[in-house]
Amino acid sequence: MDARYKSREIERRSLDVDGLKRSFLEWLVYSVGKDARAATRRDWFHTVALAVRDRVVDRWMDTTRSYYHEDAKRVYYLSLEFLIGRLLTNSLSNLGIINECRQALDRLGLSMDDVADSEPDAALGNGGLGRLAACFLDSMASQGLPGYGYGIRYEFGLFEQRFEHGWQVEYPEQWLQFGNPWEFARPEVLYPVQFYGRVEEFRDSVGERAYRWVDADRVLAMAYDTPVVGYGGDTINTLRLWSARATRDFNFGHFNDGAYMKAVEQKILSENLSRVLYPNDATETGKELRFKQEYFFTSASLQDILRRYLQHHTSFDNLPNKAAIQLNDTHPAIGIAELMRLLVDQHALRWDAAWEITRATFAYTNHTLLPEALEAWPVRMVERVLPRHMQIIYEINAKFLNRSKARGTGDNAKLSRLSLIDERGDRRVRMGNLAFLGSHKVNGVSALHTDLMKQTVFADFHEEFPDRINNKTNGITPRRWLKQANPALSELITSRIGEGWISDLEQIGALKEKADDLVFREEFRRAKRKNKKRLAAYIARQTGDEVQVDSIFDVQVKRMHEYKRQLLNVLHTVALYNEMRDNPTVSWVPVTKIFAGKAAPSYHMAKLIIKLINDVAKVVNHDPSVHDNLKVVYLPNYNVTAAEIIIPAADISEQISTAGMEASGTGNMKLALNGALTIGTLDGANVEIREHVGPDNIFIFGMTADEVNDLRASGGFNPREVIASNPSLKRALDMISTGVFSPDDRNRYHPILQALTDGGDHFLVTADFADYCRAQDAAMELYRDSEEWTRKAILNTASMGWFSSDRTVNEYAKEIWDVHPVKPVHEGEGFR
Ligand code: F55
Repeated sequence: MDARYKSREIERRSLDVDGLKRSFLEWLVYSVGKDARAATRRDWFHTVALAVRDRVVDRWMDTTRSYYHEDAKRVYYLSLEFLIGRLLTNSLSNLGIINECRQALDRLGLSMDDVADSEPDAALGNGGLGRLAACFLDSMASQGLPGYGYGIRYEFGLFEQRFEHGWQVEYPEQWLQFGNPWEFARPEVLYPVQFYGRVEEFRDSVGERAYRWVDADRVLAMAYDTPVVGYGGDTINTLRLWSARATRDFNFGHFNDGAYMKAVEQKILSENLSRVLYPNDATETGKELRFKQEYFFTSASLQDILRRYLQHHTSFDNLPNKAAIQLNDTHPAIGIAELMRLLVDQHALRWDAAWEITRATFAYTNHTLLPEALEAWPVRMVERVLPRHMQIIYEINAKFLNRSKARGTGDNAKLSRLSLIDERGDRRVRMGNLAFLGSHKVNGVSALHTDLMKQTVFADFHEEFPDRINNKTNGITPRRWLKQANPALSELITSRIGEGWISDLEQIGALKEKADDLVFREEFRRAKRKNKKRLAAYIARQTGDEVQVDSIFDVQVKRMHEYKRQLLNVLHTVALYNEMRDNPTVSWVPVTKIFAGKAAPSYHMAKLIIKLINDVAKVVNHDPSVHDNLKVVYLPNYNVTAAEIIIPAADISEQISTAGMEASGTGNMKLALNGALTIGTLDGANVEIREHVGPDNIFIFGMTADEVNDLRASGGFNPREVIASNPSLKRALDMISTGVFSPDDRNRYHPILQALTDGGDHFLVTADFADYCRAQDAAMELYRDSEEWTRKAILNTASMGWFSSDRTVNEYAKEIWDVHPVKPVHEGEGFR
């Protein structure tokens, strides 16, 4: 090879400061097309990202090649959402070259933080479900597991939230506007996906009944690959996202002008499939485009998976030994019917063989028990959009129900509950039932949630298939949520116990013995204080609010939903405000209530609660009689990037959902890991967090899931009685209903008052109020004793090792997927 090329090749891989700096200048000039004087911060971000990408590519190809050569069993994580956030610091940190990069930029007179801040936040998800998928990608790569993410490359991610007069307003989130330096377009990886049309029956070569799907519309799915850098940079996995492309076959000879333009318009419209992420985090709204998105990416992913499998195999018998497909909720569950179609119609397998292969290949994760979130598509729509799939679903259903009857499930009510079709009202396909039946394993995301699945939504299925449901308590990646987001605490931890915790979070348990060490406590407090200053500056920039670093940072950050009970928190805020005004001579512990989170654009109640928080903030923050002892802040546009600043600065973590309604929660884990004390109900993974941190180091309040269940079964309660008997609650509600916070529109909050009274208070806000205030008081009291507080905070951080998503992913790998780590062979090793 020509020596000049050779040296350039070495340069591209060089990981030292000089090499990085030379690469940056080369990329800036030759690819971004700017010189150093003209370059903007964004230019520098693109420059640095492209140079970092160079350091990834060889190892990425080595990883992919190793999987191929070993014909390793792969796991395919199918998810309509991947809430990735920014990648620059993440990639540098996992490659171990963050300091080198910082120095190289220093030498160019640039600040690494400014460059990193120019990266848009990839928000291809709504909340917990999408972020879990992103944490799993990091953990699979960090464990050396052959894992692929499959999803949609939305042109518009989750909307940008702004406040106008305190109301949420949505703006399009154009993350791709200036290009995406991390992705590789793969125009040659292109699969057809069909919609509509009809089904023809015919006789196959051996005279058996067979079906073909004809006269369908076609869209193409084009792949974009993003490398997923594992910790240490050894394994680099792939996230493959599909983008919709119109086909060019017009299929109908010649036509007049009008027909031609119409045909072209249709083609253009087909690209809307990957245009925008649906912004609902709970309700399935029944939109045809959403259903088509689900099928679009699922079909493309399955075609890709089968193509990869067929490179090594001629029969499908071994598919379950070579591919595990995990369904992230029911959103990709149509994949069960699609795999059946591909195997039976396209590859001529017998039904029973295809079904056995399908079931052995798929597994399904449930993320919610809320009835309004369980997907059920109208039969009339499914048969129009995917006629062959509707037939296949009927066939699966008929065989299943017949077998159940034959096995003695005589009870018709039970059979109709087990059916894939909900026959009540307009007939609907129950995607949860399809996912359950078509999977060999079905899991919940916390111990409590998994138990409740067995007792409620899947009780009948659990009776039929007692070994199918299992628990996989969620986790979070310590790389992003401690190492990157909280460098102050990370460096302190590493200085005492070494850096093993980064890839083996259980090692953080070694900090437990430091909880009694006064010097360590002081340093722990110093790290928290540094993070609080960083957040205070961010708050000032975002909202103009001034907050006191010495106040308790009481944080509730998550999607807005009635079941998450931000309302309970606001009511406590108003009660605390009243107490402070009533008792001005008491030396109050100053409190800053910090909220952030988006509401689904059509969720009026959630948007009204946002407005209430902003209205309360306006009154409280400008009332001199509370002497700055209480501030209320609502940070706009909560996303992964904002979370990385907010979470490390929290003293209190609010995890206050109505018991039984939050499947797991993962923000609860991030906050506790960063040394916040939880105020929470016994819901989701809070139960397991209490077991790990110990009941003395968490503030638990409120009704349990069983108590909630019993209360509902016994016909509910009378919230008016509860309100009448609690003067502080009554006063807070009266203030809201009489317009103290909305003098410009005194009736504004009537829907909220209505829901809490005549509405029966479905989420038990009033029922849990008194005990919540007790927990809040206990926390405020403890905060006065800064040594005790710090001791408990340290014990929280030190006890969260089990909640690493590395643990979660390893459990999936062993108990569901049967996949094993592969050690990549790095051919370019000599260059390191
Ligand atoms: C998105 C779209 C639809 Cl149609 C339905 C739900 C969602 C969604 O975003 N769900 C979601 O985030 N669920 C959450 O999943 C987390 C990860 O398992 C859990 O921790 C959390 O409890 C659950 O609400």
